Amino acid sequence: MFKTIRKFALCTLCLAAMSFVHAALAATVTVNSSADVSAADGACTLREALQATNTNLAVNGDCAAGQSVPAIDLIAFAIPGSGPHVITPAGYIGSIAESLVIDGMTQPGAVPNTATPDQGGLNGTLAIEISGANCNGCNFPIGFALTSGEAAFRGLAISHFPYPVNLASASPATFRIEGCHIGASIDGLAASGAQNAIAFNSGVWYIGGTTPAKRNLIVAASSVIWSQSAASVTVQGNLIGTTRNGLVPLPLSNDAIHLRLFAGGSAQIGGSDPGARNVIGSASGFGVHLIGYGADGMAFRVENNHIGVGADGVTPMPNLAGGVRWGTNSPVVNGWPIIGNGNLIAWNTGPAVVVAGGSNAVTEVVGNSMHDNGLGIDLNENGRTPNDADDADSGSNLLMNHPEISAYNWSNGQYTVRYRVDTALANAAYPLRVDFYIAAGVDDPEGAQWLGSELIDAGDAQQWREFTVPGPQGFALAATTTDALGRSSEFTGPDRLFTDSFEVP
Ligand SMILES: [Ca+2]
Ligand SMILES: [Ca+2]
Ligand SMILES: [Ca+2]
Ligand SMILES: [Ca+2]
Repeated sequence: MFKTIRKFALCTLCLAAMSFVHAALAATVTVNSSADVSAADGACTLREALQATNTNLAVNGDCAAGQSVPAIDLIAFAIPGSGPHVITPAGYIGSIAESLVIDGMTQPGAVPNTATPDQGGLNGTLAIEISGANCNGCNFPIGFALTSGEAAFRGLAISHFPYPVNLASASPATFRIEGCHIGASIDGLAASGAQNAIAFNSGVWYIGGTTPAKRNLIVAASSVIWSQSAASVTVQGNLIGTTRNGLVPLPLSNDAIHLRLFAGGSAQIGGSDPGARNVIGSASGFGVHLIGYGADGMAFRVENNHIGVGADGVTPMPNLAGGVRWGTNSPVVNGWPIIGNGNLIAWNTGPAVVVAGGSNAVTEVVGNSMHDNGLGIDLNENGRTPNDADDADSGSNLLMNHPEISAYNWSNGQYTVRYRVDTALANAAYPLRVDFYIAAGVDDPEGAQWLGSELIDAGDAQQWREFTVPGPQGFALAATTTDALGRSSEFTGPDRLFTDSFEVP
Protein backbone atom coordinates (compact mmCIF):
# COMPACT_ATOMS: atom_id res chain seq x y z
CA MET A 1 0.00 0.00 0.00
CA PHE A 2 1.33 3.41 -0.92
CA LYS A 3 1.95 5.38 2.20
CA THR A 4 3.60 8.71 2.76
CA ILE A 5 4.00 10.69 5.92
CA ARG A 6 4.18 14.25 4.87
CA LYS A 7 5.78 16.64 7.28
CA PHE A 8 3.53 19.57 7.91
CA ALA A 9 5.35 22.70 7.00
CA LEU A 10 4.20 25.57 9.19
CA CYS A 11 3.41 28.58 7.10
CA THR A 12 3.15 26.76 3.80
CA LEU A 13 1.50 29.70 2.14
CA CYS A 14 2.62 32.76 3.98
CA LEU A 15 2.09 36.12 2.46
CA ALA A 16 5.22 37.46 0.95
CA ALA A 17 6.85 39.64 3.53
CA MET A 18 5.86 43.21 3.04
CA SER A 19 8.43 45.88 3.37
CA PHE A 20 8.15 49.57 3.46
CA VAL A 21 10.72 52.23 2.96
CA HIS A 22 10.61 54.72 5.78
CA ALA A 23 11.49 58.28 5.15
CA ALA A 24 13.65 59.73 7.87
CA LEU A 25 11.74 61.51 10.61
CA ALA A 26 11.79 65.19 9.88
CA ALA A 27 10.78 67.97 12.20
CA THR A 28 9.92 67.15 15.78
CA VAL A 29 7.21 69.28 17.33
CA THR A 30 7.04 68.82 21.08
CA VAL A 31 3.83 69.16 23.07
CA ASN A 32 4.57 70.58 26.53
CA SER A 33 1.06 71.21 27.82
CA SER A 34 -2.00 69.04 28.33
CA ALA A 35 -4.28 72.04 27.71
CA ASP A 36 -6.41 72.34 24.59
CA VAL A 37 -6.06 76.04 23.80
CA SER A 38 -4.49 77.65 20.75
CA ALA A 39 -2.92 80.91 21.95
CA ALA A 40 0.46 82.63 22.15
CA ASP A 41 0.90 81.58 25.75
CA GLY A 42 4.32 79.96 25.79
CA ALA A 43 2.91 76.42 25.71
CA CYS A 44 2.64 74.06 22.73
CA THR A 45 -0.59 72.05 22.91
CA LEU A 46 -1.52 69.00 20.84
CA ARG A 47 -4.00 71.13 18.90
CA GLU A 48 -1.24 73.60 18.00
CA ALA A 49 1.27 70.87 17.23
CA LEU A 50 -1.09 69.24 14.74
CA GLN A 51 -1.52 72.58 13.01
CA ALA A 52 2.26 73.06 12.89
CA THR A 53 2.91 69.67 11.32
CA ASN A 54 0.07 70.03 8.84
CA THR A 55 0.93 73.57 7.69
CA ASN A 56 4.69 73.28 8.18
CA LEU A 57 4.60 76.71 9.84
CA ALA A 58 5.37 77.66 13.43
CA VAL A 59 2.20 78.19 15.46
CA ASN A 60 1.70 81.01 17.97
CA GLY A 61 5.44 81.20 18.49
CA ASP A 62 4.97 78.12 20.72
CA CYS A 63 5.24 75.12 18.37
CA ALA A 64 8.06 74.68 15.86
CA ALA A 65 7.23 74.28 12.18
CA GLY A 66 6.85 70.86 10.65
CA GLN A 67 8.34 69.89 7.32
CA SER A 68 6.65 69.04 4.05
CA VAL A 69 6.16 65.55 2.76
CA PRO A 70 7.81 63.20 2.06
CA ALA A 71 9.28 64.02 5.48
CA ILE A 72 7.41 62.28 8.29
CA ASP A 73 6.95 64.74 11.13
CA LEU A 74 6.94 63.64 14.75
CA ILE A 75 4.76 65.02 17.50
CA ALA A 76 6.57 64.26 20.74
CA PHE A 77 5.54 64.96 24.33
CA ALA A 78 7.39 66.58 27.24
CA ILE A 79 4.62 67.69 29.55
CA PRO A 80 5.97 68.77 32.96
CA GLY A 81 4.84 67.15 36.19
CA SER A 82 4.03 63.61 37.12
CA GLY A 83 1.87 61.61 34.78
CA PRO A 84 -0.12 60.21 33.37
CA HIS A 85 -1.15 63.31 31.47
CA VAL A 86 -4.70 63.50 30.20
CA ILE A 87 -5.48 65.73 27.22
CA THR A 88 -9.21 66.43 27.28
CA PRO A 89 -10.14 68.36 24.14
CA ALA A 90 -13.34 70.37 24.20
CA GLY A 91 -13.83 69.65 20.48
CA TYR A 92 -12.43 67.84 17.53
CA ILE A 93 -8.66 68.49 17.40
CA GLY A 94 -8.26 68.22 13.63
CA SER A 95 -7.21 65.91 10.83
CA ILE A 96 -3.75 64.69 9.93
CA ALA A 97 -3.14 66.21 6.50
CA GLU A 98 0.28 64.72 5.69
CA SER A 99 2.66 62.08 7.04
CA LEU A 100 2.94 62.20 10.82
CA VAL A 101 3.77 60.10 13.87
CA ILE A 102 2.16 61.04 17.18
CA ASP A 103 4.31 59.26 19.74
CA GLY A 104 3.20 59.13 23.36
CA MET A 105 6.19 56.97 24.26
CA THR A 106 8.36 60.11 24.06
CA GLN A 107 6.74 61.44 27.26
CA PRO A 108 9.02 60.92 30.28
CA GLY A 109 7.55 58.15 32.41
CA ALA A 110 6.29 56.10 29.46
CA VAL A 111 7.73 52.58 29.33
CA PRO A 112 7.28 50.37 26.28
CA ASN A 113 5.93 46.87 26.63
CA THR A 114 8.61 44.19 26.52
CA ALA A 115 6.43 41.08 26.89
CA THR A 116 6.04 38.81 23.88
CA PRO A 117 2.75 36.99 23.26
CA ASP A 118 4.37 33.84 24.66
CA GLN A 119 5.07 35.76 27.86
CA GLY A 120 1.46 36.89 28.14
CA GLY A 121 -0.09 40.32 28.65
CA LEU A 122 1.37 43.80 28.48
CA ASN A 123 3.86 45.17 31.02
CA GLY A 124 4.45 48.71 29.73
CA THR A 125 3.25 52.05 31.05
CA LEU A 126 1.52 54.71 28.99
CA ALA A 127 1.86 58.36 29.98
CA ILE A 128 -0.40 60.21 27.51
CA GLU A 129 -4.16 59.79 27.35
CA ILE A 130 -6.45 61.60 24.93
CA SER A 131 -9.89 61.55 26.54
CA GLY A 132 -13.19 62.46 24.95
CA ALA A 133 -14.84 62.93 28.33
CA ASN A 134 -15.42 66.65 27.68
CA CYS A 135 -15.69 66.47 23.91
CA ASN A 136 -19.40 66.88 23.25
CA GLY A 137 -20.46 65.22 20.00
CA CYS A 138 -16.93 64.14 19.10
CA ASN A 139 -16.74 60.74 17.45
CA PHE A 140 -12.94 60.72 17.53
CA PRO A 141 -10.18 63.14 18.54
CA ILE A 142 -8.05 63.26 15.41
CA GLY A 143 -9.06 62.31 11.88
CA PHE A 144 -7.07 61.39 8.80
CA ALA A 145 -7.09 63.56 5.69
CA LEU A 146 -3.83 62.39 4.17
CA THR A 147 -3.95 60.80 0.74
CA SER A 148 -0.37 59.51 0.63
CA GLY A 149 2.44 58.66 3.01
CA GLU A 150 1.66 57.36 6.46
CA ALA A 151 0.22 58.29 9.80
CA ALA A 152 0.91 56.54 13.09
CA PHE A 153 -0.44 56.63 16.62
CA ARG A 154 2.14 55.25 19.02
CA GLY A 155 2.00 54.85 22.79
CA LEU A 156 -1.32 56.64 23.28
CA ALA A 157 -4.40 55.77 25.31
CA ILE A 158 -7.46 57.03 23.44
CA SER A 159 -10.52 56.86 25.65
CA HIS A 160 -14.11 58.06 25.90
CA PHE A 161 -14.62 58.49 22.16
CA PRO A 162 -17.24 56.35 20.35
CA TYR A 163 -14.86 55.67 17.43
CA PRO A 164 -11.36 56.45 18.75
CA VAL A 165 -9.54 55.61 15.50
CA ASN A 166 -11.64 56.33 12.45
CA LEU A 167 -11.06 56.79 8.74
CA ALA A 168 -14.26 57.53 6.86
CA SER A 169 -12.71 58.89 3.66
CA ALA A 170 -11.01 57.13 0.75
CA SER A 171 -7.25 57.05 1.16
CA PRO A 172 -4.48 54.77 -0.08
CA ALA A 173 -2.16 55.93 2.72
CA THR A 174 -0.62 53.68 5.37
CA PHE A 175 -1.86 53.78 8.96
CA ARG A 176 -0.07 52.31 11.97
CA ILE A 177 -1.45 51.80 15.46
CA GLU A 178 1.36 50.70 17.76
CA GLY A 179 1.72 50.31 21.51
CA CYS A 180 -1.63 51.97 22.18
CA HIS A 181 -4.67 51.39 24.34
CA ILE A 182 -7.59 52.00 22.00
CA GLY A 183 -10.97 52.11 23.70
CA ALA A 184 -9.27 51.09 26.93
CA SER A 185 -8.27 52.99 30.01
CA ILE A 186 -4.67 54.12 30.30
CA ASP A 187 -4.07 51.53 33.04
CA GLY A 188 -5.38 48.83 30.70
CA LEU A 189 -7.91 47.49 33.19
CA ALA A 190 -11.24 48.70 31.79
CA ALA A 191 -13.14 49.54 28.64
CA SER A 192 -13.56 53.26 28.05
CA GLY A 193 -16.69 53.71 26.02
CA ALA A 194 -15.74 52.96 22.42
CA GLN A 195 -18.39 51.52 20.10
CA ASN A 196 -15.93 50.40 17.40
CA ALA A 197 -12.35 50.96 18.48
CA ILE A 198 -10.72 51.05 15.03
CA ALA A 199 -12.94 51.60 11.99
CA PHE A 200 -11.90 52.42 8.43
CA ASN A 201 -13.08 52.10 4.88
CA SER A 202 -9.81 52.36 2.97
CA GLY A 203 -6.06 52.37 3.40
CA VAL A 204 -3.27 50.02 4.38
CA TRP A 205 -3.46 49.28 8.08
CA TYR A 206 -0.90 47.83 10.46
CA ILE A 207 -2.50 47.29 13.84
CA GLY A 208 0.19 46.09 16.22
CA GLY A 209 3.22 44.22 14.95
CA THR A 210 5.59 41.40 15.75
CA THR A 211 7.77 43.31 18.23
CA PRO A 212 6.55 43.73 21.84
CA ALA A 213 6.57 47.54 21.74
CA LYS A 214 4.00 47.47 18.94
CA ARG A 215 1.40 45.36 20.76
CA ASN A 216 -1.90 47.13 21.42
CA LEU A 217 -4.73 46.65 23.87
CA ILE A 218 -8.00 47.17 21.99
CA VAL A 219 -11.50 46.92 23.43
CA ALA A 220 -14.91 48.23 22.49
CA ALA A 221 -18.61 47.77 23.15
CA SER A 222 -19.43 46.53 19.65
CA SER A 223 -16.50 45.55 17.38
CA VAL A 224 -12.84 46.16 18.04
CA ILE A 225 -11.83 46.37 14.39
CA TRP A 226 -14.46 47.07 11.77
CA SER A 227 -14.21 47.66 8.05
CA GLN A 228 -16.34 47.34 4.96
CA SER A 229 -13.95 48.24 2.19
CA ALA A 230 -11.03 47.21 0.01
CA ALA A 231 -8.59 47.98 2.81
CA SER A 232 -5.49 45.93 3.49
CA VAL A 233 -5.31 44.95 7.14
CA THR A 234 -2.54 43.36 9.19
CA VAL A 235 -3.40 42.66 12.84
CA GLN A 236 -0.57 41.22 14.92
CA GLY A 237 0.42 40.92 18.57
CA ASN A 238 -2.67 42.54 20.03
CA LEU A 239 -4.89 41.84 23.02
CA ILE A 240 -8.50 42.14 21.89
CA GLY A 241 -11.47 41.96 24.24
CA THR A 242 -9.47 41.63 27.43
CA THR A 243 -7.63 43.62 30.06
CA ARG A 244 -3.89 44.22 29.77
CA ASN A 245 -3.01 40.88 31.35
CA GLY A 246 -4.77 39.05 28.52
CA LEU A 247 -6.90 37.01 30.93
CA VAL A 248 -9.93 39.03 32.04
CA PRO A 249 -12.73 39.41 29.47
CA LEU A 250 -14.06 42.84 28.48
CA PRO A 251 -17.18 41.84 26.52
CA LEU A 252 -18.07 42.93 22.99
CA SER A 253 -21.59 42.84 21.57
CA ASN A 254 -20.59 42.13 17.93
CA ASP A 255 -17.73 40.35 16.13
CA ALA A 256 -14.38 41.24 17.65
CA ILE A 257 -12.75 41.65 14.23
CA HIS A 258 -15.31 42.26 11.48
CA LEU A 259 -13.87 42.69 7.98
CA ARG A 260 -16.13 42.76 4.95
CA LEU A 261 -13.54 43.15 2.25
CA PHE A 262 -14.00 43.89 -1.44
CA ALA A 263 -11.72 42.97 -4.33
CA GLY A 264 -8.22 44.21 -3.59
CA GLY A 265 -8.67 43.98 0.14
CA SER A 266 -6.64 41.66 2.33
CA ALA A 267 -6.47 40.48 5.92
CA GLN A 268 -3.56 38.98 7.81
CA ILE A 269 -4.64 38.18 11.37
CA GLY A 270 -1.65 36.83 13.29
CA GLY A 271 1.12 35.16 11.32
CA SER A 272 3.90 32.63 11.40
CA ASP A 273 6.14 34.85 13.56
CA PRO A 274 5.67 33.94 17.26
CA GLY A 275 5.30 37.65 17.96
CA ALA A 276 2.32 37.89 15.63
CA ARG A 277 -0.17 36.11 17.87
CA ASN A 278 -3.31 38.01 18.82
CA VAL A 279 -5.55 37.14 21.74
CA ILE A 280 -9.13 37.51 20.48
CA GLY A 281 -12.02 36.86 22.81
CA SER A 282 -15.15 37.99 24.65
CA ALA A 283 -17.26 38.71 21.55
CA SER A 284 -20.96 37.98 21.31
CA GLY A 285 -20.35 37.45 17.58
CA PHE A 286 -17.32 35.73 16.10
CA GLY A 287 -13.76 36.32 17.18
CA VAL A 288 -12.77 36.89 13.56
CA HIS A 289 -15.43 37.36 10.89
CA LEU A 290 -14.10 37.67 7.35
CA ILE A 291 -16.43 38.25 4.44
CA GLY A 292 -14.86 38.40 0.99
CA TYR A 293 -16.17 39.75 -2.29
CA GLY A 294 -14.19 38.86 -5.41
CA ALA A 295 -11.36 38.24 -3.03
CA ASP A 296 -7.79 37.24 -3.71
CA GLY A 297 -7.64 33.96 -1.87
CA MET A 298 -3.96 34.34 -1.10
CA ALA A 299 -4.70 37.46 0.88
CA PHE A 300 -6.74 36.07 3.75
CA ARG A 301 -4.90 34.42 6.61
CA VAL A 302 -5.77 33.72 10.22
CA GLU A 303 -2.70 32.15 11.80
CA ASN A 304 -1.22 31.42 15.22
CA ASN A 305 -3.79 33.29 17.30
CA HIS A 306 -5.53 32.50 20.58
CA ILE A 307 -9.23 32.72 19.76
CA GLY A 308 -11.63 32.22 22.65
CA VAL A 309 -8.80 31.66 25.06
CA GLY A 310 -6.57 34.05 26.99
CA ALA A 311 -2.93 34.91 26.65
CA ASP A 312 -1.94 31.95 28.85
CA GLY A 313 -3.53 29.49 26.42
CA VAL A 314 -5.76 28.17 29.20
CA THR A 315 -8.21 30.77 30.49
CA PRO A 316 -11.56 30.65 28.68
CA MET A 317 -12.53 33.86 26.90
CA PRO A 318 -15.27 32.57 24.63
CA ASN A 319 -16.67 34.20 21.53
CA LEU A 320 -20.32 33.23 21.57
CA ALA A 321 -21.11 32.82 17.85
CA GLY A 322 -17.85 31.00 17.22
CA GLY A 323 -14.13 31.39 16.67
CA VAL A 324 -13.62 32.28 13.02
CA ARG A 325 -16.13 32.61 10.20
CA TRP A 326 -15.25 32.88 6.51
CA GLY A 327 -18.18 33.70 4.28
CA THR A 328 -18.45 34.64 0.64
CA ASN A 329 -20.79 34.29 -2.28
CA SER A 330 -18.18 35.45 -4.78
CA PRO A 331 -15.54 33.31 -6.46
CA VAL A 332 -12.14 33.53 -4.80
CA VAL A 333 -9.25 33.77 -7.22
CA ASN A 334 -5.54 33.08 -6.83
CA GLY A 335 -5.42 30.48 -4.09
CA TRP A 336 -7.65 30.27 -1.08
CA PRO A 337 -7.93 31.60 2.46
CA ILE A 338 -6.19 29.71 5.25
CA ILE A 339 -7.19 29.32 8.86
CA GLY A 340 -4.29 27.40 10.30
CA ASN A 341 -0.64 27.40 11.22
CA GLY A 342 -1.04 27.07 14.94
CA ASN A 343 -4.22 28.88 15.96
CA LEU A 344 -5.50 27.77 19.36
CA ILE A 345 -9.29 28.02 19.09
CA ALA A 346 -11.05 26.96 22.27
CA TRP A 347 -14.05 27.52 24.53
CA ASN A 348 -16.12 29.31 21.89
CA THR A 349 -19.84 28.63 22.29
CA GLY A 350 -20.38 28.15 18.56
CA PRO A 351 -18.06 26.32 16.16
CA ALA A 352 -14.33 26.89 16.12
CA VAL A 353 -14.48 27.58 12.37
CA VAL A 354 -17.47 28.22 10.11
CA VAL A 355 -17.21 28.20 6.32
CA ALA A 356 -20.41 29.55 4.78
CA GLY A 357 -21.80 30.95 1.57
CA GLY A 358 -22.10 28.03 -0.85
CA SER A 359 -19.61 26.44 -3.20
CA ASN A 360 -17.67 29.68 -3.68
CA ALA A 361 -16.71 29.58 -0.03
CA VAL A 362 -13.38 27.77 0.09
CA THR A 363 -11.12 27.76 3.14
CA GLU A 364 -8.28 25.49 4.17
CA VAL A 365 -8.54 24.66 7.86
CA VAL A 366 -5.45 22.70 8.84
CA GLY A 367 -2.93 22.69 11.67
CA ASN A 368 -4.99 24.38 14.36
CA SER A 369 -5.51 23.21 17.92
CA MET A 370 -9.19 23.14 18.84
CA HIS A 371 -11.03 22.02 21.94
CA ASP A 372 -14.20 22.69 23.90
CA ASN A 373 -15.89 24.64 21.12
CA GLY A 374 -19.54 24.02 20.29
CA LEU A 375 -18.31 22.18 17.20
CA GLY A 376 -14.98 21.92 15.42
CA ILE A 377 -15.37 22.82 11.76
CA ASP A 378 -18.84 23.60 10.45
CA LEU A 379 -19.35 23.68 6.70
CA ASN A 380 -22.60 25.37 5.58
CA GLU A 381 -23.17 26.70 9.10
CA ASN A 382 -25.74 24.01 9.87
CA GLY A 383 -24.16 21.77 12.49
CA ARG A 384 -22.49 18.47 11.70
CA THR A 385 -22.80 17.52 8.03
CA PRO A 386 -22.81 13.77 7.35
CA ASN A 387 -20.78 12.19 4.60
CA ASP A 388 -22.57 11.25 1.39
CA ALA A 389 -21.77 8.40 -0.98
CA ASP A 390 -19.07 9.41 -3.46
CA ASP A 391 -19.14 12.98 -2.06
CA ALA A 392 -21.31 14.35 -4.83
CA ASP A 393 -22.89 17.04 -2.67
CA SER A 394 -22.04 20.71 -2.97
CA GLY A 395 -21.83 23.62 -0.58
CA SER A 396 -19.09 25.36 1.36
CA ASN A 397 -15.78 23.56 0.72
CA LEU A 398 -17.91 21.29 -1.51
CA LEU A 399 -19.03 19.68 1.75
CA MET A 400 -15.91 17.55 1.49
CA ASN A 401 -16.35 14.14 3.10
CA HIS A 402 -14.29 13.55 6.23
CA PRO A 403 -12.25 10.36 6.60
CA GLU A 404 -14.07 7.25 7.76
CA ILE A 405 -11.95 5.58 10.42
CA SER A 406 -12.90 1.92 10.78
CA ALA A 407 -10.28 1.02 13.35
CA TYR A 408 -7.05 2.07 14.94
CA ASN A 409 -4.65 0.88 17.56
CA TRP A 410 -1.56 2.10 19.34
CA SER A 411 1.67 0.21 19.87
CA ASN A 412 5.34 1.06 20.08
CA GLY A 413 4.69 4.75 20.20
CA GLN A 414 2.52 5.04 17.14
CA TYR A 415 -1.02 4.80 15.94
CA THR A 416 -2.02 2.60 13.03
CA VAL A 417 -5.24 3.85 11.48
CA ARG A 418 -7.45 2.03 8.99
CA TYR A 419 -9.53 4.49 7.05
CA ARG A 420 -10.78 5.68 3.72
CA VAL A 421 -12.20 8.84 2.16
CA ASP A 422 -15.32 8.14 0.13
CA THR A 423 -14.80 10.88 -2.44
CA ALA A 424 -15.04 9.98 -6.11
CA LEU A 425 -12.42 11.38 -8.47
CA ALA A 426 -14.97 13.61 -10.19
CA ASN A 427 -16.03 15.27 -6.93
CA ALA A 428 -12.77 16.76 -5.64
CA ALA A 429 -9.29 17.78 -6.75
CA TYR A 430 -6.86 14.94 -6.05
CA PRO A 431 -4.51 14.26 -4.38
CA LEU A 432 -6.43 14.54 -1.13
CA ARG A 433 -4.57 15.33 2.05
CA VAL A 434 -5.69 13.66 5.25
CA ASP A 435 -4.59 15.22 8.54
CA PHE A 436 -4.71 13.24 11.78
CA TYR A 437 -4.96 14.77 15.23
CA ILE A 438 -5.31 13.72 18.83
CA ALA A 439 -8.97 14.51 19.46
CA ALA A 440 -9.96 16.89 22.20
CA GLY A 441 -11.91 14.00 23.78
CA VAL A 442 -13.85 10.86 22.94
CA ASP A 443 -16.96 13.02 22.79
CA ASP A 444 -15.19 16.06 21.35
CA PRO A 445 -13.83 15.15 17.92
CA GLU A 446 -11.96 18.39 17.33
CA GLY A 447 -8.32 18.22 16.39
CA ALA A 448 -6.46 19.25 19.52
CA GLN A 449 -2.93 18.17 18.61
CA TRP A 450 -1.79 17.65 15.05
CA LEU A 451 -0.01 14.33 14.50
CA GLY A 452 0.68 13.96 10.81
CA SER A 453 -0.79 13.74 7.36
CA GLU A 454 -0.62 11.77 4.16
CA LEU A 455 -1.71 12.20 0.57
CA ILE A 456 -4.18 10.00 -1.25
CA ASP A 457 -3.38 9.88 -4.95
CA ALA A 458 -6.07 9.57 -7.58
CA GLY A 459 -5.19 5.91 -8.16
CA ASP A 460 -6.07 5.10 -4.56
CA ALA A 461 -9.38 6.99 -4.49
CA GLN A 462 -12.03 5.60 -2.14
CA GLN A 463 -9.88 2.61 -1.13
CA TRP A 464 -9.42 1.45 2.46
CA ARG A 465 -5.86 2.09 3.57
CA GLU A 466 -3.62 2.13 6.62
CA PHE A 467 -1.62 5.03 7.97
CA THR A 468 0.93 4.93 10.76
CA VAL A 469 1.82 8.01 12.73
CA PRO A 470 3.70 8.58 16.02
CA GLY A 471 1.65 9.88 18.94
CA PRO A 472 0.97 9.59 22.67
CA GLN A 473 -0.99 6.55 23.87
CA GLY A 474 -4.57 6.45 24.97
CA PHE A 475 -6.40 9.08 22.99
CA ALA A 476 -9.21 9.23 20.49
CA LEU A 477 -8.29 10.50 17.06
CA ALA A 478 -9.77 13.15 14.81
CA ALA A 479 -9.11 13.66 11.10
CA THR A 480 -9.95 15.93 8.19
CA THR A 481 -9.75 15.71 4.43
CA THR A 482 -8.47 18.63 2.37
CA ASP A 483 -8.46 18.48 -1.40
CA ALA A 484 -5.82 19.97 -3.69
CA LEU A 485 -7.78 23.23 -4.00
CA GLY A 486 -7.87 23.91 -0.28
CA ARG A 487 -11.32 22.56 0.54
CA SER A 488 -11.25 21.08 4.03
CA SER A 489 -13.84 18.76 5.54
CA GLU A 490 -15.39 18.78 8.96
CA PHE A 491 -13.80 16.45 11.53
CA THR A 492 -14.23 12.68 11.65
CA GLY A 493 -16.10 11.30 14.60
CA PRO A 494 -16.87 11.02 17.33
CA ASP A 495 -16.30 7.28 17.35
CA ARG A 496 -15.85 5.67 20.73
CA LEU A 497 -15.82 2.07 19.51
CA PHE A 498 -12.23 1.71 18.56
CA THR A 499 -10.26 3.84 20.95
CA ASP A 500 -8.31 0.96 22.44
CA SER A 501 -8.30 -1.88 19.97
CA PHE A 502 -7.60 -2.50 16.33
CA GLU A 503 -10.47 -4.08 14.52
CA VAL A 504 -10.60 -4.76 10.83
CA PRO A 505 -13.99 -4.09 9.24
CA1 LIG B 1 0.19 78.01 22.77
CA1 LIG C 1 4.49 68.24 7.85
CA1 LIG D 1 -22.12 21.57 8.61
CA1 LIG E 1 -19.91 15.41 1.14
